[in-house]
Amino acid sequence: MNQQELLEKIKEAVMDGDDDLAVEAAGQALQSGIPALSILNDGLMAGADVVGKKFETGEYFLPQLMLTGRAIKAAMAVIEPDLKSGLAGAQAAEAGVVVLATVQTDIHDIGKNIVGSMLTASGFVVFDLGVDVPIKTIIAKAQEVKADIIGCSALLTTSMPFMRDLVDLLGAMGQRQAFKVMVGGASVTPEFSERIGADGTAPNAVQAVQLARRLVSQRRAEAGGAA
Ligand code: B12
Repeated sequence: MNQQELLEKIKEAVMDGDDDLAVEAAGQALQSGIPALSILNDGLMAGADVVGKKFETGEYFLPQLMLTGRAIKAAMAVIEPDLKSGLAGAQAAEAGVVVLATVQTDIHDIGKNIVGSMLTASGFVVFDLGVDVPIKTIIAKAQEVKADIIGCSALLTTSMPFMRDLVDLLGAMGQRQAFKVMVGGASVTPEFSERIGADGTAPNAVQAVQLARRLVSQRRAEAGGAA
């Protein structure tokens, strides 16, 4: 099987919600030399997109979404060590402190968990508050641990407005400059991030780490300038 066919096999395993096949195919793909990031983007997330679209059109139902989620999680366990080792070269101690959460009303956590684990592997201290987290709780934790970055995940268009509310609430509290805010999730675009006044977004976990590094440097430069 060539690399394209292996990626297709992963995508189909995700679409069928077949966790055994997803694990097997992810292992074969790694062995054949496909980078873990490509397995994530072109295999797992590509399959999730198809399932999402079929769910939208009424062809698939909730059980299929659940099985798809399970298959992605299972395959992630296979590729995660490689994803992390890809980042390890640039690892720095105390890269920064991140408070991470899926915002209120939303329970999707697979992508957030991957982002959290990649940040940890890159030297960030991550406080993962879980799913369905009220924005006030997120801000309170960020203040408590003196976070550099607040990272919010949301996959539902109905939960994304809470990210805007978080940025607005920080502003109303006079705390907007205290934290960098990064937002993400399948439907979050750079335009959305800019419109709500966040500091950036990233389409996948590896770019989320790059963004986090950039935001921490900016923050440290700003703090230096103000001193
Ligand atoms: C699996 C899944 C579920 C699982 C979730 C399991 C879990 N533990 O997370 C279950 C079955 C629970 C579920 C439930 C529902 N779901 Co659902 N689900 C999905 C599906 C198929 C895949 C999501 C996923 O895990 N993708 C894989 C991960 C790796 O990708 P990701 O999350 O995008 O994360 C990556 C990036 O976005 C980024 N990232 C993520 N977070 C962050 C954060 C930051 C700060 C940064 C920088 C980057 C970043 O990095 C990640 C890793 O590379 C999507 C379809 C899709 N295309 O996303 C629908 C989808 C998100 N679900 C949808 C819906 C409608 C629902 C339900 C309302 C269904 C229902 N009728 O009950 C419920 C909502 C429950 C709730 N209140 O939250 C819709 C949302 C539509 C919309 N636009 O609002 C989607 C898009 C499907 C669709 N097209 O209709 N779902």
